[in-house]
Amino acid sequence: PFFSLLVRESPDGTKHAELVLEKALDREKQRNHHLILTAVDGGDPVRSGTAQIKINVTDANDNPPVFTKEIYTVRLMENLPEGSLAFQVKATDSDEGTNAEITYSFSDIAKNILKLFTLDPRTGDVRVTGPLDYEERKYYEVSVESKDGGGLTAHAKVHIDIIDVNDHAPTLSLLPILNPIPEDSVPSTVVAVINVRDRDSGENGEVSCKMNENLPFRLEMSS
Ligand SMILES: [Ca+2]
Ligand SMILES: [Ca+2]
Ligand SMILES: [Ca+2]
Ligand SMILES: [Ca+2]
Repeated sequence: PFFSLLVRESPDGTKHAELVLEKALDREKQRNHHLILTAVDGGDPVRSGTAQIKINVTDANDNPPVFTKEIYTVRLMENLPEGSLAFQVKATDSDEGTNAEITYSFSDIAKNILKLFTLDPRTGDVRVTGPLDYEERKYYEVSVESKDGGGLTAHAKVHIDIIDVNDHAPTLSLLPILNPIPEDSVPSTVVAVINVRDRDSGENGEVSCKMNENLPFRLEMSS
């Protein structure tokens, strides 16, 4: 269906045939075509000659890269060591040669995020290059671009959730209200306020307090 034969006749009676392209070729569907041209005379018996025509289709860069996902969702522990592989993005390109050679880059990314992650332009590997701190930031969104050798591009997003690790111990600060304490103080008098904080979240940040037993004091929770 891709080719037709146009037979032209010269004034001197010689004929020549032209092979004409009828519709658009697509190397990604069919990279070569094999035709057999037959010439038949008008004699009796009929005699014929044949020629084989092999047509190779060269590639045009008519396909942009395609990411394996439109949105990558990634969860990273906040204590992931620097240099660790965090995740990988991948795009494919159905052309061939340089038309299918993909390079990756971050697009439209803030400088402070760029310090935390590096993207290998060849492999799409993303490594951690700075400290991730859940207490500092719980979520990042970055855009990645893939570009083929002919300049066609595609974009995808990466949603990065940072997972809390119990990397903070509770801290205590004591604010004495009465010290020394008059011996005639009535029971239930507040003698000191103790602030307890833990920068982690969830169970990692839940603290309970206890004190030596057999003392004439008790701890009371106040928010
Ligand atoms: Ca391409
Ligand atoms: Ca192509
Ligand atoms: Ca903690
Ligand atoms: Ca933490």
